[in-house]
Amino acid sequence: MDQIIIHVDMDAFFAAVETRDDPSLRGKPLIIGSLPNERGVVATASYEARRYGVHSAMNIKEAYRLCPNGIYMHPHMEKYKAVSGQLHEIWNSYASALEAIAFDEAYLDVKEQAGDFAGARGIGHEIKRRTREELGLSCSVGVAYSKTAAKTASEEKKPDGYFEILTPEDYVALIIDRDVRSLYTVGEKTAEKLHASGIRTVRDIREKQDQVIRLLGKQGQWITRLAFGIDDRRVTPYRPEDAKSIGREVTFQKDTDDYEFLKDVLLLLAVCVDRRAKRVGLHGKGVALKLTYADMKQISRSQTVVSADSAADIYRNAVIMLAEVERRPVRLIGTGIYNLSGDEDRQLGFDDVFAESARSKETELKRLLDELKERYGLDFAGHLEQIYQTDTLHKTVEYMRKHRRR
Ligand code: TTP
Ligand code: MG
Repeated sequence: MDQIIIHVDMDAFFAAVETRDDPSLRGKPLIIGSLPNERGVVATASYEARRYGVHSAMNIKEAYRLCPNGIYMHPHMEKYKAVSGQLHEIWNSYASALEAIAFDEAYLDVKEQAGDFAGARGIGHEIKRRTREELGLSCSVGVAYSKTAAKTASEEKKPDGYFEILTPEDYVALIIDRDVRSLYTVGEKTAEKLHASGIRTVRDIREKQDQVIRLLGKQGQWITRLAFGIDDRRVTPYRPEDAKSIGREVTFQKDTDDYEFLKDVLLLLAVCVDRRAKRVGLHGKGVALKLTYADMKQISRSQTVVSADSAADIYRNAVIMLAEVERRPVRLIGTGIYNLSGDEDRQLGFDDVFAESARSKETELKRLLDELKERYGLDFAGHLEQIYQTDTLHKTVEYMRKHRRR
């Protein structure tokens, strides 16, 4: 076992920060998001408010109906971001690799510092103690042999929880009779497909592997492995704000839930990222995807890849990650590369091989751009020069949204 993973997730994060800073809110149903007289949704709710059935992403009017005596408040993102920085300082002191998933959530590889699971247990409790004493906040911690199991573990005893899942067998025993959704990374859409075929639980997946794979292809293989507790993904160091990355993003004038359109936007962003990387002579070893949902929840995903040396590579990997995220209206999308190294790091002596693969990636990009042309009636290949400019990129994206041929 070469990783020991901690997943840490703050409890009712935005609400907990507000309560900490204004103790008169303590013990009260607090709802952060839009105000009841506005259009919008709940970002998060204190556990007291959750008792009324209020939850993240719920329409604010619905929340108000359920909890008219709640305290409603707009989020203070700058404040949460600052707290997130302080959390990273604590987390970083125990991790040889840290992968941030959201402001309040991260995977830590603690194998080096912990040595074994007993050591990891100590670190887990230490993180909880320091978060409480230094920041006045509570979190839930999961210790496990894999990322999926660690995520499951941190959710198991929320709030202020601590839980361990040390072997694939323990993981399977815990979730075997739960819904397929409990296999983290199985999104809403995938779950619907599985349900429609009568596959409801993890046990069903294990018993109907062939069917799952026929239904979902490559993703089916991945899910089947998860159902047996197999997940050897690495904790991949990544922070969206990490300077050691090159990224581009767009904020839409209007939120969109058209994920086919989002894929097309990713292609343009990938082209921009690739050009910037080539200009500064850097190669990425990882590809990242970043989304802000309509309710301001931000997520980022990242993946170490064989090659991120072309727009086609970046695009392909970003699309794979996009397929895994929760499908809700999106206000911002971005992609980028990280783990950068310079041209000189490249293995020498394979010029022919590189030239050949570069040519095939050019062809792939041309094909992808041609498809865009068909969908939007815009000659992208002919106007790439302009798309790199932020202004034009935004205009192009808005144009695409209006002219998409469904
Ligand atoms: P979560 O960790 O999903 O939720 P939470 O920390 O509020 O509560 P829990 O104890 O269940 O972990 O998200 C972290 C923060 O991200 C949350 O405080 C507010 C924000 N957020 C949104 O803005 N919109 C959303 O839909 C979700 C789920 C979260
Ligand atoms: Mg949380």
